[in-house]
Amino acid sequence: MAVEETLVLVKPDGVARGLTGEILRRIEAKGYSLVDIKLLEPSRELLAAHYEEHFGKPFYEPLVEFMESGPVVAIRIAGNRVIEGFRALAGTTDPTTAAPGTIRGDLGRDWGLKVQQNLVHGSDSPESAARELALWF
Ligand code: DAT
Ligand code: MG
Repeated sequence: MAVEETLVLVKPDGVARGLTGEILRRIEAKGYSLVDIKLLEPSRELLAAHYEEHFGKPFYEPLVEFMESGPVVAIRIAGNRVIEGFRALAGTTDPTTAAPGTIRGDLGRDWGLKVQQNLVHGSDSPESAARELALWF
């Protein structure tokens, strides 16, 4: 089987706080390979496609507006079981309860009013990874 790949995004809060290097350090320390990387300001169209599963949910609009608020770093990484493995490195969605030792648990801000500010995105399945990598790269 070919080595698995996944999409990681450093969200605008992570880029603005200067945490891109720290997030890359954790990915590389885990042994995953960087395949491609770029900084971009995603369009509304790209974000609508990326977050289509959440369309219509109460947090959809604030989420997309937040993702449009500044540059994002998109990263293609590869490794054995990297989809599941990066989700474990990232921690659960809410930084308040994400486990210590994870990116969100160690570095994420309390949700407060800005529930979307959890630093990173990672694809959640092989289907999502293929779909999202095709959108961003
Ligand atoms: P994850 O990023 O852990 O895969 P998700 O795909 O369920 O989480 O949601 C996408 C993003 O939307 C998430 O990173 C933060 C935001 N979000 C999710 N659930 C939310 C909620 N209940 N209230 C506000 N924002 C939420
Ligand atoms: Mg998700």
